[in-house]
Amino acid sequence: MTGDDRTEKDRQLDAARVDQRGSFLTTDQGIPVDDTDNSLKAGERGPTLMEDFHFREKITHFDHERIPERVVHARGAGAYGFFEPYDDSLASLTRAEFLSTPGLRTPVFVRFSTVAGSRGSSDTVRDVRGFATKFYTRQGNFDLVGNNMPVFFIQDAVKFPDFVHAVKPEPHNEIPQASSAHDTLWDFVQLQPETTHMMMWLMSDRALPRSFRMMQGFGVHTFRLVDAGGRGTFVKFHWKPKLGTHSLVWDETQKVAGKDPDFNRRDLWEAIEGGAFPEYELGLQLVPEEDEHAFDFDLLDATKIIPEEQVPVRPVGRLVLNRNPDNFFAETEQIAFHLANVVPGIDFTNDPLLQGRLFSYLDTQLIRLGGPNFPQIPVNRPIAEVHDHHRDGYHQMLINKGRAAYHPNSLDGGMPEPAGEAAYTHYQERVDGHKIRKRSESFGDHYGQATLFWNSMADWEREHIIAAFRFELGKVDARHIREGVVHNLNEVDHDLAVSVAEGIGVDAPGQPLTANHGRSSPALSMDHEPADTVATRKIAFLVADGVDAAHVQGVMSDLAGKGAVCEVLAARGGAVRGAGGEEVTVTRALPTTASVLFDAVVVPGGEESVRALAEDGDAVHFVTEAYKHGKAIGAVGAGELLLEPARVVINREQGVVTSPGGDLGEFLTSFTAAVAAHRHPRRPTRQIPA
Ligand code: HDE
Repeated sequence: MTGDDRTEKDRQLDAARVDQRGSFLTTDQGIPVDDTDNSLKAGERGPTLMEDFHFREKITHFDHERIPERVVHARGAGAYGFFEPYDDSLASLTRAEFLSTPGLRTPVFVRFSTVAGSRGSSDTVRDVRGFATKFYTRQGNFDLVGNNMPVFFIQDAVKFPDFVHAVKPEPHNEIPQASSAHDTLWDFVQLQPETTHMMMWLMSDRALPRSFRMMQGFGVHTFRLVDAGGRGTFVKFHWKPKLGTHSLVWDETQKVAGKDPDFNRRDLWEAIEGGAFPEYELGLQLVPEEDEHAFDFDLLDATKIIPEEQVPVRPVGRLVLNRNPDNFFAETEQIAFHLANVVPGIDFTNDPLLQGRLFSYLDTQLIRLGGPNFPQIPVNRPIAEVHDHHRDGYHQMLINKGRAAYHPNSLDGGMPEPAGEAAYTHYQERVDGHKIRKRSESFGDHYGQATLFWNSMADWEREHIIAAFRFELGKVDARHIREGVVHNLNEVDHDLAVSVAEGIGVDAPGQPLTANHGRSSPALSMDHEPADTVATRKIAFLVADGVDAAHVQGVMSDLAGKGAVCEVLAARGGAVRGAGGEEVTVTRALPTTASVLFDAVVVPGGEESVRALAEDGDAVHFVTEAYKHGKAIGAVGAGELLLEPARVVINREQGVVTSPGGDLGEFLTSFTAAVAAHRHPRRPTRQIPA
């Protein structure tokens, strides 16, 4: 990003940026240092001296380098970018300018995260993903702290510590890391049926995103837009990725966790560095206040969606991520999101999960970032001006002039005083009620939307969900917990409960508890996702000496021209010899990579090359595994000879594209479509080892 692309936030950050290249070493007091390799000692073999201020400063700072990781969402990756509304059509519904000023580019920072694992855990675990956006608007910071699933595990924030304690590693041995497949989580789940809907999402492939760039985001709660006259409209926030919503498959994720634990983080970083800027569309579901009770669920219940077929998602703007942070700790780690950061025109509702979050985020930042001045950390500073009566505290960075840190005052001319028209005004909701600890009956149906989700899945999505339940519950030792979960699933769908029970050694329920209502919502399935681009898809070319260099060159240049990322893999790094004696550069040696790190594989022709690959277990396994994971496989000319030992069945409809005569034109059209389809999950691969 250069010149005019720089946002106001970017320019503000310049004041905090330090570039030490070309500089000599100093202490923190600016004293030049003569030696940082030997401490000051009394004699060459003598004790180190206390007066070695450089040594003490260096060690002391190091000793204090760590801050507490986030209690949830500890592992994340972030980027800067901008949000831009499409038009001014929301101006009649909200005072929020960033949503309704055409052409206004509001700077943002987005942090994606997993939830359960600690900072050093793997990216590709089965988990919810956080999708938190800080909009640095001219009216102040607005934080949309969402997830990649539209519902949540619990209805009331008071249950959050219970839920998180259950899902985190068990307290006696801190096992397992970043995994929900253990007794305590499922114990909580079976006893707390409100988790059922979210567990369906968590067991689906939504929990295994291929990329942060290919995942949806949701504000989850119902919020409120408020217009200039104080009129409210209920709103649900949706992010839709331009590249479509796509997932990995379970076996793949487990292998990626070892081969490249930074898979999603690296993907985000590399896409931005390569100029393929991730883009998402913001959509809103809007419900007039008078329709609050028009649904068969409660809008205040965060375990429910508003089906898109009932209230369509209205596209309102786009989010583009176009700059990686300069320093992970300073920016991605120190960014502090808070649900209560709202701007005029956006307000809360009485969702009891939302209300509890309003307390939690500020509270947690105080311990995590060490005091009340964390909003002054560069990444957290608004671009709007800040004037307040807050003073002092740890790490105060500002030098506030003047005498009157109070209101009202006469000494500083009464300033800063409350603003007039520009000020945030809370939505004037009339509230009338008794103080009671009670859940509304309108929150009572815990299964109906879990069934809706199940009914909406394609055949292969259902298979993956059943396999996920079997895997997770297969890791649960206590039989009564497994039985409890199956009992709850029988409320969702009888066939589902029976299939899960059969895989985990508990008795299948004899009868349905409740008849399946038969309703579905096509928008919930990933089977209908757009599959029209190969942009940023990673494609492996398997080669050995004797490869047909024209195949490599021809296919690669075509795919690269469409935005794909191509890599040439061979048994060893360096280069291989092409059939015509030319040199073909190798990007990576096979032993340093794996098929799970690619979206598709091409075997170019050249009989000598293909025969050598057929004798190389790494190469054969590469193709077999890619096939098993539903990836596009292309074989040009003699490349086809590798498919048999790899147990690949040639079938264009299932994404296995060959060109026996070596004709590239027609091959490229079919293969491009096969890659764009993301995965081919309907292949008969059960018997295939990988
Ligand atoms: Fe969070 N959540 N949460 N959460 N949450 C945190 O704040 C909390 C919930 C979400 O990248 C914490 O700074 C409570 C729903 C994201 O920095 C903490 C409840 C949704 C992130 C916290 C919820 C989220 C957090 C931990 C139940 C989706 C990462 C560190 C009432 C709509 C933000 C921190 C980042 C982080 C509390 C439920 C999303 C402890 C009490 C629902 C994306 O404050």
